[in-house]
Amino acid sequence: MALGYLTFAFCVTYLQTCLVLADLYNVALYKPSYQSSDFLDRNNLSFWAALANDGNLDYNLDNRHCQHTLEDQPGWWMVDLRGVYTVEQIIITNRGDDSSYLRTQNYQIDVFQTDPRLSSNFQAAGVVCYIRVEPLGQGETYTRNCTTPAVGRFVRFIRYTKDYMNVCEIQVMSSQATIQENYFSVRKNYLLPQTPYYTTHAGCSYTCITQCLQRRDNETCTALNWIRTSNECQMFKLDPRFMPMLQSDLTSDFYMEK
Ligand SMILES: [Ca+2]
Repeated sequence: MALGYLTFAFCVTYLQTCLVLADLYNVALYKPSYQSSDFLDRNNLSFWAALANDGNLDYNLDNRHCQHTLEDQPGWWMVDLRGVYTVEQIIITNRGDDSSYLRTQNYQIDVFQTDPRLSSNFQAAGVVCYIRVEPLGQGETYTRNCTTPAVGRFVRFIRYTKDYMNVCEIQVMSSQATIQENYFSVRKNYLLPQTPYYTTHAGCSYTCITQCLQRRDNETCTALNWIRTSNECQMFKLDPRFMPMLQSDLTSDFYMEK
């Protein structure tokens, strides 16, 4: 049940690239996320933070698409959007397989320009998107517009009472960006002349980028060549802090994580 766009999205070939339009776009999808602690299952597997922004709304914990903390006070989950966005709406999918859904109550969603973990008072509120007191329903996917749009890079879900935290997906919706702008800088008509760690085919650059992001569940795809003439999608694992040597190539575009 992967979910990329809220209302309206399409992909068209235009000047040999791919244009993606959406009214509201989930800018949290696959971004780095963190939480107050990691709960381990009986096999010592972690219900880590990334399970709450993996694009899968499955609300059964055993299927491993929900995050789970220890019994923290406060318990929190946070995503780094890797850029400043105007956050307009939050969509939360609650756990639905047992009474644990009642844990998702008395929480607050707030937005920060800088990482609140670096603050001397982590619990201080940022720009509040909204506050919810009553519990979400069992397996409910709840959509709520921010009281006023909140501008920032870090979006935090925090609950001040002591309890475990289980949320299956948190979507952070903004209207201002395309997927390319979210994740990658592009060098048009350039090619990275290295052997990719993985190659597949994609009809447009958008599809190639999406496939790169989807591989982040278990590996780090950070750069790619998209070859327009052959539709080859070549993926690389590079340190995004260092731009590699590229060569001019009129058939290819090179994308690298920001
Ligand atoms: Ca999920």
